[in-house]
Amino acid sequence: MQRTLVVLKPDAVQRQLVGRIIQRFETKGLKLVGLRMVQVTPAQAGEMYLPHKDKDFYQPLVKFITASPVVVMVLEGVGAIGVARDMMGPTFGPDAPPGTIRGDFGMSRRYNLIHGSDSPEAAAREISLFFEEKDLLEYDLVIEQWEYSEIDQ
Ligand code: 3AN
Repeated sequence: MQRTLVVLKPDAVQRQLVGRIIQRFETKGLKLVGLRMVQVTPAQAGEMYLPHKDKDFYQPLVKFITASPVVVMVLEGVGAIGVARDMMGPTFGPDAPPGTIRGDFGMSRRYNLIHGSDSPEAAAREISLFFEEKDLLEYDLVIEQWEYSEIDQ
């Protein structure tokens, strides 16, 4: 099983889209193993966006992500990183096709609603920014036996 960090950004919280976005991941069959609301500090934002430190959009990005609380979650599933990113769609709403989260809910080229880890290395790094190992819960979902067959693991 793979784990990914998903962040519902300040625009998602302010626009009260949190429930609808989480519902999509649950309906898909990704399992919530960690969930909380946080105010991202500038230091955390710096860590989170370290790979973009030298880009011209870095400062506005840090300002955006620290502007209001966010919801952070860890989702688990087979290929969870790629599945979650496909559900999010391309980086900005105007480019994202209908059916994706950004495609269905966003119009902005800055406020893009959601972040998802893009590799196993990024997931490990990003999860550790917001969660301790004890905060990630291991439990069985009763429906799991019908979400995956023996060939899917
Ligand atoms: P994604 O969120 O689709 O993985 P990345 O990894 O290319 O996108 O970029 C990380 C974040 O940096 C994006 N979520 C977006 O908020 C911001 N970003 C990327 N490119 C730009 C840009 N040209 N202008 C403003 N912000 C950007």
